[in-house]
Amino acid sequence: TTEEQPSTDLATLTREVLAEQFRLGAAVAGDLTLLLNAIQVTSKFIATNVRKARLINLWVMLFPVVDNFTQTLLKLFLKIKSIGLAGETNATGDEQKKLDVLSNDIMVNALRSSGKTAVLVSEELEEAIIIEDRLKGKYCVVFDPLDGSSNIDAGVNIGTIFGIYRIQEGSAGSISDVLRPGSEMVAAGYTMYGSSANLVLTTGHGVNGYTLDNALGEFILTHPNIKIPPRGKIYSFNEGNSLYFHEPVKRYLESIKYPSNGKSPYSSRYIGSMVADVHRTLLYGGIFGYPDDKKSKKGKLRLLYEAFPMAFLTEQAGGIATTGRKRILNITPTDIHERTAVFLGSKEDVQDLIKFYEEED
Ligand code: AHM
Ligand code: MG
Repeated sequence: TTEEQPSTDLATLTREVLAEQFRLGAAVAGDLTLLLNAIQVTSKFIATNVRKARLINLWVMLFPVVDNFTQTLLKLFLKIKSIGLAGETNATGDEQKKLDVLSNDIMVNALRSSGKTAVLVSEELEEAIIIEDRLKGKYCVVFDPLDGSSNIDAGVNIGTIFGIYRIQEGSAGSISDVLRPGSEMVAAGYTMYGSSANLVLTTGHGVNGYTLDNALGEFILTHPNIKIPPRGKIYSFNEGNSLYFHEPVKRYLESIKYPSNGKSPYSSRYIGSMVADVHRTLLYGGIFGYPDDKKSKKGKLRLLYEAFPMAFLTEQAGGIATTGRKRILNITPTDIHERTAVFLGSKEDVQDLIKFYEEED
């Protein structure tokens, strides 16, 4: 028969990371692997709950008239009683935990108990968490547990973004271990929750993409060695902010929409979910941008757990990530929740944009 045999040689994320560490002759190959395992578990948990929340939304949309009692039964049946849709209140009138808060909690717990972390920074938490001595390890993880969460109810892709530093020599773990340039990160990645869950990771030796096999509960290598095409055909900006954009950005956008030399104009794609917009940019090429402008003086995206990880991945895939004036990974943060302008993607496209900034200066 022509029936395909199942593979007996599974390239799981854990196996690939371990293999890479051994190749590099790392003394403690297991450490980063264990840490990434905690991130994988979190991703699986969030993926499951995003799916459940969507299912419930679908039901409520199909049967908008179902009474509260039926909705409660439905949730009990789907075991998402404690998840809650965005902004929903439970029976006693308390606001239930939203999925982003829940995702944050599960991530903090998994990372803390891995015994491999010293400092955690989350978009959801005002302050950094310094891990108690008993569980202290050598890594610091900065993350946005559920980015683009305003998109959940519409079923649009959302994701978890993370970056990992090793604590500095002699440090017991403090905020200064994460207020360092992105170029000092040892690993970074994201998980995108869409029709499937995709985890894209770099440990500084290229970029690999994994897809969650739901039956196995494992992330399997499906996109080895991702490279951004040197030039793309897509631009991805929130052009609704054009009124506030600075001149270099306006001129650049004009140049790709009304090209002179007989070239075709670029296509526009903007999801409004950074993970999804960057994922497409990594695979298809082109440019993603969230500029600083007259209204958002420092831009919108966060340096530590949005811009740095995506910049690291982009460079590792052969692209460029810049603020327009400088390399993102060279910035030294002064605040854990600091914002920055972001432009990233295909080398030639981002270079074109940089030229407009150079002309301005
Ligand atoms: P969030 O952290 O509040 O979810 O905001 C971050 C998101 C990014 O995923 C996305 O790139 C950007 O905000 C979209 O912003 P806008 O709606 O202003 O275009
Ligand atoms: Mg965010």
